[in-house]
Amino acid sequence: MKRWSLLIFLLLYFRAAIAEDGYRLWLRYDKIVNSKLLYTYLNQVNTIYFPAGTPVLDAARQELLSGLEGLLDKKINTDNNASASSLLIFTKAHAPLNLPALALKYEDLGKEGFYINSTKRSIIITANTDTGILYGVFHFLRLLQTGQSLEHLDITSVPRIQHRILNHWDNLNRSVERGYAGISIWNWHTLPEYIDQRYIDYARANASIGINGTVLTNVNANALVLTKDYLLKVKALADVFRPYGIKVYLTARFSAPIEIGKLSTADPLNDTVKAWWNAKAKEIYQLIPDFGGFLVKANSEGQPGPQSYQRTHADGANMLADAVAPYGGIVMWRAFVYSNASPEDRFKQAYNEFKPLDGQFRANVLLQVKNGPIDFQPREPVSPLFGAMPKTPLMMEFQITQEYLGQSTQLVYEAPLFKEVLETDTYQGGKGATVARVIDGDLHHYPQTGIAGVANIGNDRNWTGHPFGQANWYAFGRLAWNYELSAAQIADEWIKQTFSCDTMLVATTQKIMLSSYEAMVNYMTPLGLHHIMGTGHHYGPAPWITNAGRPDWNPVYYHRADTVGLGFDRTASGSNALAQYAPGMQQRFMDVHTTPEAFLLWFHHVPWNFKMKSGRTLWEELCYRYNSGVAAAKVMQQQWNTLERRVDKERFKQVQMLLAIQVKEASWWRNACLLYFQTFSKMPIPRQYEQPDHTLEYYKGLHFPYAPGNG
Ligand code: GCV
Repeated sequence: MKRWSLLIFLLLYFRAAIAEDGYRLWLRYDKIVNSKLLYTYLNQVNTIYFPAGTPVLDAARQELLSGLEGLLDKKINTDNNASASSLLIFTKAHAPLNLPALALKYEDLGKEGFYINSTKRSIIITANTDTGILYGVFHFLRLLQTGQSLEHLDITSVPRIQHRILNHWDNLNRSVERGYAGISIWNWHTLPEYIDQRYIDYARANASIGINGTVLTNVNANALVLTKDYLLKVKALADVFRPYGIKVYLTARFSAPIEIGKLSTADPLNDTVKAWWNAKAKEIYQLIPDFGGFLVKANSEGQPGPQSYQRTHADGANMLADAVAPYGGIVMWRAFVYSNASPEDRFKQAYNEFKPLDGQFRANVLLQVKNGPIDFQPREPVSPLFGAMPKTPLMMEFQITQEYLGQSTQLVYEAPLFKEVLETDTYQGGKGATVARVIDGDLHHYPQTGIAGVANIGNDRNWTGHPFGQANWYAFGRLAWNYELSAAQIADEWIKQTFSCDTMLVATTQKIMLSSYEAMVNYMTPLGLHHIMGTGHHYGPAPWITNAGRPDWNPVYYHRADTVGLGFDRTASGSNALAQYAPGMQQRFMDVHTTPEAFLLWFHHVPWNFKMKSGRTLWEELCYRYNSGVAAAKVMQQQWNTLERRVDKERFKQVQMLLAIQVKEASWWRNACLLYFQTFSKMPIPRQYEQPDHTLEYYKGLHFPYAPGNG
């Protein structure tokens, strides 16, 4: 009998260990295997005092109980008697009587912050609001999952940025623009009646990292989502997300009054058009009282906008802002605006368009700016708009989905990229004006603050295609909450929760993750190269392209290779884009000899024989960087292979296969780019490096008609 039960136990144990399909993300709550830790936790977390009764508190309590049940493998009881409990969770308004005074000022916690405190007798999680409690509970579960001590806790945590939002580029037909993880998770066809468990798990995952808003639809918008039938579906999702503190937003197609309203114009100064949007907002808020507002891409890449009526972006944004203002809604107006009709360097166009409008937007408009001036390239200098619009709240737009960063075949951990951008000093008004201080409102006292991440989520079983894509979703949320966390710290947390706390596994995986960003920059676009990927699908290298739909979509527009050298002169002798930055920033990039090499070719056309800091010529350095990128990808592969016994079979194999693709793609980038640039430098690839295994013609001949994510 005993042997049978042991067998069953072993069978169940191994089944659980094997069936790791990634669906549970970082909320796995598997039993803690470190018996000492488990014993301590069991002693510390016993009976719980957690009066609930509101949807948010119920969601938090449910999460806590199921989390603890899994982690501690024990049913935990709740008790209405606070003094009999070892874990007490309550909002300020419902603090139990006879509680010893807490060393916190509730006013410091704001609407979303929480406080966790532990003494020998008990652990307390408290907040001003239900949402604060929800975040506190998730943080507490994170402490447990990452194996931290619960002794002497004294944690005050408050988000630095107010609106922390995912942007889904999901179309109503369920295709996802720049999505590499299957089709959209929003099943519009079965909504509103059918509530997929995924919607709830999506909300849990977001709440666990502090994301409090989601834009459901693509910025290349379809007006249909604003019709009654679809709004009912949106309402159903909003109802699911509300208990998790998440607001729903939609993209507003500027020409919607014509397309679904049957008006003859969408002119933002036309009274009938204004009335149409006002009525539309009213209709939405009747269904979804906490609707967040609109995100708009206007007059960019073929999208309609106010300029079609000779109006400004401010006119357009303000009309929508007025429509949602009575209900507390916001408008996020994108600054990703450029036109091939303009002869101006694309780098400069967004600044030229928006800077003069500073001060002209309504108080509930935020200008959503991509991190760099071009388009989510592997490494970009920061957009010159950051710090340049003191009277307009600027919010950050990062891209979590890896459109230009290896899509879902490559392991590229984006936290170092996000950190690099946030920590960049714009020098606006002097030293120390970091991008983070711009977007958190500290620098210009913005009334509202925000940060958005273009989601990498799809209906793939593991949500993100590449198992490590989950880390980028996680990192975005954690940094949106607190940008002072380090990339290493976030990786550590994510690995422990997603895989295990095994020391060797954590150390090795962290190394892989932390080296991946620089490796990718090196094998794709070293030294400040940018926008040299394949046309349309943006998969793989194609620096030779000269015939894209528009000149400013051609790689040759950006790298400017010729027999003299390589790179885009954006100093005063070139496009003078540098002049858009504050003097301190201009100083950084002005002189070819002192520009940080990581950005060199963004700002200078550099001769092939130019002496780099290493003593190599530019050409030799290019060869060196491309090769070191490939070498780093191979090291990542070797490091992962050492983890075979420490990772579940399923994910070990998946990542192993993907890393093999990554090494192949890295070599492809290196070979294709070096062969192409060699036609200008006319110099050999130094013999110490692996030589390309095909001709340039071969690489030029590769086509990928069905590469994913291309609309
Ligand atoms: C949603 C890039 C992408 C487009 C995307 C656009 C944007 O151009 O390739 O797919 O469109 O950025 O951010 O609006």
